[in-house]
Amino acid sequence: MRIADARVIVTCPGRNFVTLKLVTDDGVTGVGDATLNGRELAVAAYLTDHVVPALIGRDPARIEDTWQYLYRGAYWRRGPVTMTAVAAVDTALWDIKGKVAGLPVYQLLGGRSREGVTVYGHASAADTDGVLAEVARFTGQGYRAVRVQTGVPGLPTTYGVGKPGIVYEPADAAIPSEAVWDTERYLDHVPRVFARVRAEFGPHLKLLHDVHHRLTPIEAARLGKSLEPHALTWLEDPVPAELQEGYRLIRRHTTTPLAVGEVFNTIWDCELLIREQLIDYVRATVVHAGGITHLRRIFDLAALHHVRTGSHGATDLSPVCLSAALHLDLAVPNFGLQEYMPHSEATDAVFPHGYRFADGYLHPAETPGLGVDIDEELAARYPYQAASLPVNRLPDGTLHSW
Ligand code: CS2
Ligand code: MG
Repeated sequence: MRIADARVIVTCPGRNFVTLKLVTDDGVTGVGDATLNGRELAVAAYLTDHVVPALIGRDPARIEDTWQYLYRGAYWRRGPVTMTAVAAVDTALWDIKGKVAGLPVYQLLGGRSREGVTVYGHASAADTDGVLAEVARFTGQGYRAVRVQTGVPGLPTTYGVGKPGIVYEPADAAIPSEAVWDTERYLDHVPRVFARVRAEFGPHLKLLHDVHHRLTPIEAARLGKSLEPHALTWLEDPVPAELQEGYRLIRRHTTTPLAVGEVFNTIWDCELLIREQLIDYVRATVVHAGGITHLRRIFDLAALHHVRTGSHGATDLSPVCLSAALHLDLAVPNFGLQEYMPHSEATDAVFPHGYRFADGYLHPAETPGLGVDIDEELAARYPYQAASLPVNRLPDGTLHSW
């Protein structure tokens, strides 16, 4: 068997997605997500110009060798664009391998380790009454875990609070829109919101919160301590993690569990965080961390150090990535939680898939491979639309992490 064709498909059913579709000379196909929010065309070009020509004629069964070829062979290693392109190839090859074996991919990863993949929903609102109503809506749908994001009095917008009733999408303009951020107002307000949520929903509902890279370590320590009475399951991305050892300071001050890593693209981005147990959940993903092959390595390192998985799963990761994530989530021994932001109907139509939500779990398809595809004819009806993520500024205009 040989790879006979490789198509890079850019589509925009409400938001941009990039998908790699491989076709073997036997007609077996495999798909991989190559979406990098706001940088989609960079990955599409990397695949088209630098990867696809070298794939044609390769043996699709050689997943590890192809991964090493694309990683070591690139010379310029790591980085989100490179590793998203590598991820797309890797994911598509696992899809093909499952189809050739006649097995869902989780069976190739060691088989089922749990009955379902526990996911968390996203309760968000501008004010606390709205947050409580949203938490009730998700618990009413059977979610066992809920992320809570809230508006901050005095700030016009903040991360994670979308417009009611529409799928959350932060990439809202071709040229980055600009938001204002005020750490002091945020640190003052958030603990009060969680006090009300805990009082309303009791001690057992898993509650999470995403700080979205906006604090310094000592500010994160302060927030973690102030949230300890409310026993969060995780506090996410409290501090930008390029300085992994910066998390030692947070760890010294608070027992609030930490989840980091949705922007990581290799094991080297989180090796110290994991080895020193500075985090409790690693959020790396199939689409941005080199595919199933590399993400499995990250998860195995995490398992040695009491760190659980908590993969990112926002709507800018396509149903192809989510399908692949669920196979890993089902098989790895140290699964924690899977983020689940349901896609729009238009997106689900472009990416027919077999995963389903029931009783707070996602269940992957039992069909051979990943259980997802792309409807190329429908995808062609949605041309790319330039869209960038926002930027953030402090009240004095200083550029801050978004
Ligand atoms: C967020 C994401 O889901 C999350 O945890 O951090 O929504 C993130 O803002 C987007 O994926 C960025 O494209
Ligand atoms: Mg996040």
